[in-house]
Amino acid sequence: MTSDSLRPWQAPELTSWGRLPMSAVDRRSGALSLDGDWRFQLLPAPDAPVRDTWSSSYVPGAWTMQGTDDLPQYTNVRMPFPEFPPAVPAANPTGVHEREVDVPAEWAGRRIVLQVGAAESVLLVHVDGRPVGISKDSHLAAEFDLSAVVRPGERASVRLTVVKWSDASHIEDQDQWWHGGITRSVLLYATDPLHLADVTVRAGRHGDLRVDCRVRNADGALPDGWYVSGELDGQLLTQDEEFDRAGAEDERVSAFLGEARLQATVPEVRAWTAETPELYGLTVRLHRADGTVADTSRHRVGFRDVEIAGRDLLVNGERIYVRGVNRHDFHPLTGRTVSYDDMRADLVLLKRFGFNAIRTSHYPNDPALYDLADELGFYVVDEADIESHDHAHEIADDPRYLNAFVDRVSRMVLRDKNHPSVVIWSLGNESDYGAHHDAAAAWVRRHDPTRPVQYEGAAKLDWADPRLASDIACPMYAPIEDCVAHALSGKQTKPLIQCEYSHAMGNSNGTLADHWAAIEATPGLQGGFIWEFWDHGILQRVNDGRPAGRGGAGLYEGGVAAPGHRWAYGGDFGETVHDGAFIADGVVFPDRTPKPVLYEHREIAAPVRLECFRHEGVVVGNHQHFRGLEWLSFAWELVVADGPAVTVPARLPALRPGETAAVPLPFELPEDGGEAWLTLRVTTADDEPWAPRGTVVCLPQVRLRAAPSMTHVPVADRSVEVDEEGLLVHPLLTAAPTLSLWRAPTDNDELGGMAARWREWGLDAPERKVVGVRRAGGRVTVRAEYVTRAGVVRHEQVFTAVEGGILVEESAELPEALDDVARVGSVFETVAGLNLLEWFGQGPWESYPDRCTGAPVGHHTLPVDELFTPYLRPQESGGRHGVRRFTLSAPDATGLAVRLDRPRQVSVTRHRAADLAAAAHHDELVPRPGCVVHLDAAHRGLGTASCGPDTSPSYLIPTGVHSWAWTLRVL
Ligand code: IPT
Repeated sequence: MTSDSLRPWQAPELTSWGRLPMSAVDRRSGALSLDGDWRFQLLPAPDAPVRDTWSSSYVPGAWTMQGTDDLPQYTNVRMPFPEFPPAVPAANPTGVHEREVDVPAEWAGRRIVLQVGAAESVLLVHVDGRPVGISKDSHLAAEFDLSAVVRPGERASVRLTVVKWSDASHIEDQDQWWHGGITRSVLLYATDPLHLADVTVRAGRHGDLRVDCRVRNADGALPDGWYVSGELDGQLLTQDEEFDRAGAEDERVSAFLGEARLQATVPEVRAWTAETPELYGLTVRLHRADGTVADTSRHRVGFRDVEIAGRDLLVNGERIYVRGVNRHDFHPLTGRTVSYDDMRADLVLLKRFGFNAIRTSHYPNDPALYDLADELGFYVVDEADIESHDHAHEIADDPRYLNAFVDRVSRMVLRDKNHPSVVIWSLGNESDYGAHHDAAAAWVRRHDPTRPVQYEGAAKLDWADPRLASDIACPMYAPIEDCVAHALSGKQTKPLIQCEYSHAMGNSNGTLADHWAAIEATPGLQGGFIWEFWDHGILQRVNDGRPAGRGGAGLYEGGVAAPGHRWAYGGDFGETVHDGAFIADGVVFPDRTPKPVLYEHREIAAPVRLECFRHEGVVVGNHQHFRGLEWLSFAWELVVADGPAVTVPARLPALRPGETAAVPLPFELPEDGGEAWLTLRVTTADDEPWAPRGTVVCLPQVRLRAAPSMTHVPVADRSVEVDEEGLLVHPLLTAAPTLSLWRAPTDNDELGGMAARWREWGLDAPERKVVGVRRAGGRVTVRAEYVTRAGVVRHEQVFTAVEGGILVEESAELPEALDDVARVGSVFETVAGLNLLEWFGQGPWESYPDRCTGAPVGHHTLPVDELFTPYLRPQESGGRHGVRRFTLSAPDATGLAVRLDRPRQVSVTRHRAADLAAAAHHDELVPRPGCVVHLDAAHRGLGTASCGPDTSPSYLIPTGVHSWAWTLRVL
């Protein structure tokens, strides 16, 4: 099998050999687990001789994460090697895994099957030295019938050889780390020779249930008299004797294939939706003629309908919003091996932050993920393991790859078709569009007419063309305006649901709320899937550059790696071909710590909203599709500028989905005339499978009264001290306030080209020239010029001694050429020891002008060290939007207080922008003892330009004059 003449790793026509057909019969329970330490050796090539020296490797696991010299490598589009498909490099790491298996004696007479959960990218199976089978398709299980090669009661030696690079690598060119290994569990199980070969469950929202069974006998022809029975939540289902398969003389028996149908209607069925994940237990039994049970298959059934009506995707007849995320299999210690607990934690977190949908980018996930999605409630776009990004055009019509496309798509559908969570099949990602896609789509449409098919590569040719292999218009990173224009064009024929949007690389996801405002305002738009869930940073030891592996458990917290460790991204394992930090583009850190964008998403997805405020009260709306408010608990919170927040329990009227009601204001407004806000704290009323009782679901807020303008009383007997450079001298400041126009470029700024322009302009360090310092009365006016390569910015500061401190009134005039700066504002630095920030404004989490919907106005308190978000590649971080005032204090309550003329963007961190820009990893940052404080008159939106649209023009900083004012007081 591994001779020169036959090289299965360079034969795209060969998708498998000796592999059993895929089915939806789940054999996990009752199986013998073969997980654990296996003998292991890594060969330099698949045809290199196996040596006598063995190490060991944990299965499931990638060897690239387990101390071998073959380390992870990250590439996005490009292949890690130059060979054209189907060729691969001669240096081709090959892992030989071997162990003994004691085959249970009680399996005598049974059919014995080996299941390998996933292997990257070619699996060769030998038992006691005899070749048993071959499989490709790295993210689906491969099964082999071992009945003829093992003996019950005896010991067998199982060898799993995994070849890393193959023809299949060219169609597994997803944007992620390259690994090698057996990444999902290995099992051995036994069935009766007479067994259920497949079970197909169809269950509609009105309670109609149909279960189609396929029966085979491994010993040959089917025996007479077999039959099938079922049980749904204890209710017996009997075989439909009327079932007449066209052409079959006897509906139950043919020579080698048996087919049977169970049918029932469940009265008053509890329908399944992502909001109401109601499941029924189904047991299917295959009986011998004497009634004894030969085989059993268990399923969880969700009664639900999915359909496209016109240009709407409907679940149970309702047009839903798809609040999705793209999720890769990822773990910082194990690479691609994820445990049940990890998958559950992923989904629980997504539920808590308002997501209702997952695209399994870009391959089928572990079977447990679909069980969890059924159980917790998610709509799943199940995606086949096909991405040929680097050679997409050549492969999409290369006949040698035709089998692989249909094989991968059909195997996914065969495995996952019974999951109510799966609502759409995806043919793969970024593989151009060729006849292979049409072939695969045709297979799906015939086999499972109950679900739509989508494929971005087809849809992008024409969002409305019904002939293409996509029932959904599923673009990636389409600008909001294009989506709206399409929906309004009169030409839309398909639901528009972006398969990827809002790229979460670094400090990002600007304009997410604008996307959703457009989606909710525009019939025809139904949502999309944020790119992506994970920052795929691998925990790496800094001293030897190795992955920490499973030994790294506990060596991270709150998104930060422990000292001596860091989150590795592309290039950190010494790869010369790599795509850098593009792998760190998720809404969670590598340890699943939420990034601030998740709070933004939670609010955008709020099931309950405050629609508007009039004097008599607020209008409350139920924004769910299927549920009332009974699962939620409510409290009103009155937030006033000067005084503590007041909270009272709230009782809301029963609201059906889509309904609104006016509710009287629960509070009298204080008569001080100050700014006031009303927040509705929405929490879970009971324990949910994904959240304990009392978990915050959303915090909608309305403003009851605006802030009055700032007034100051000048004091004549005190002056402000300014040095000969015109710089403020102040006991608490180590660097006086100066003008700042720059931020440490975010990934969006870098990849969108803004950072390069800023560097060209010299925005990071413009030369400051004092033009004049004028003292008059209690006031000092300092005029300065900041010289950039694109012109001079005139800056004026007027310092006035006012009651309690200093008033600083500033203005800056941006010349025409500086038409897109990062910020306009003041920056200063404080003495050490001021470690606590208390502010009135938006918070508590990080927010920016185009990502501030989820941060309610309130009184917030955080240690300075917790204000900074530890993005993997250091960049602008830690900002708070809409800050009205703050104090920065030491434990003895000394410190400083700042009040701003209007709600402004503020940041307080331990790092200068230049410190951040100079570092490549978070662990390289050395916190300064004092604080670096930015008060911004204007701050550029974040956008998503690292992949997709930049921020909207309304979040850019216009040229011309910007003015702002603030007071500084000593506490
Ligand atoms: C798109 C890919 O589908 C996804 O895997 C990821 O690479 C993402 O971009 C960026 O992080 S493809 C891109 C060319 C739009």
